[in-house]
Amino acid sequence: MNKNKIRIFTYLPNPRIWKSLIAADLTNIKLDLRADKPKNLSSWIWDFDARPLEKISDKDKLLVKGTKGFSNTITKTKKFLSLNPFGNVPAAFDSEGTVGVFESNSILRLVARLGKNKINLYGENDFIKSRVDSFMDSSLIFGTLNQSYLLALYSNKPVPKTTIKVAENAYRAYMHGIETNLMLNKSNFLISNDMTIADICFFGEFFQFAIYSSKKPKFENKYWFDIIKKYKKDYKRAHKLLDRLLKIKSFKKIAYKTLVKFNYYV
Ligand SMILES: N[C@@H](CCC(=O)N[C@@H](CS)C(=O)NCC(=O)O)C(=O)O
Repeated sequence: MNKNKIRIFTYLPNPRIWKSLIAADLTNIKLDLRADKPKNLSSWIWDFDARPLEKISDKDKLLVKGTKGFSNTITKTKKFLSLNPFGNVPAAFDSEGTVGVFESNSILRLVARLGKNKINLYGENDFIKSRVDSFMDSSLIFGTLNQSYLLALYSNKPVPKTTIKVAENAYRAYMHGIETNLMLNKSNFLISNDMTIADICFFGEFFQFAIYSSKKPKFENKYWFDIIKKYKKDYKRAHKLLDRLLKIKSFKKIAYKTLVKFNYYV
């Protein structure tokens, strides 16, 4: 395997990992993708050599109770946890299995770094790169704050009012920042008129929220509403940017079918 080849283990559909898939498509980086539907992933061995569960020697395996999105017990190997100590997916590795990279934004940065000779998606100097990072950090904050809500919508328990409120506030704070930036800087993309991984990250984190929050709660819930729909008119520029991004070939190739399936674009 090519020394720079990235192996990724994830569930799909997962707009968080779309970030890396889109960047890899733009920069011609080949990925070694190991993936399955979310509900099947707990029947996989979570390892550098991730694979559907079969026999695994006792010294290698650890049974770990899933905490974020996986309610059952997951088989994670020691190697997986040594490379990826927070134990989450998506997870990426170098081709030899000696370096683990976790957090979808860091995996995206890795793709951008490896592909920079084809297209520079990270900005031309350290200040710009750090501004790109600022947008990516804000996206991670949004993702972290809305995660309990998305997981609650898929759980077998009623979604608490406070969980909806936290997600609503996180969504408004994030989209307000994106909108303000586009309004005051009048650029086509978040950083300038050139697309960067800040835009790719925004696209992934927005659609993670959009597709997983498009599901109504399982139980009648008088507090629930469609957060994106309610505020759509307040963030016209941000939505225009998403539409502009989706018209780009690599974004369309990776995301369009799933977005149609989740009724986002009909
Ligand atoms: N901020 C992380 C989120 C990763 C995450 O929370 N993954 C969850 C699934 S949504 C997970 O792997 N949970 C494993 C477990 O519950 O043990 C990212 O962007 O990659």
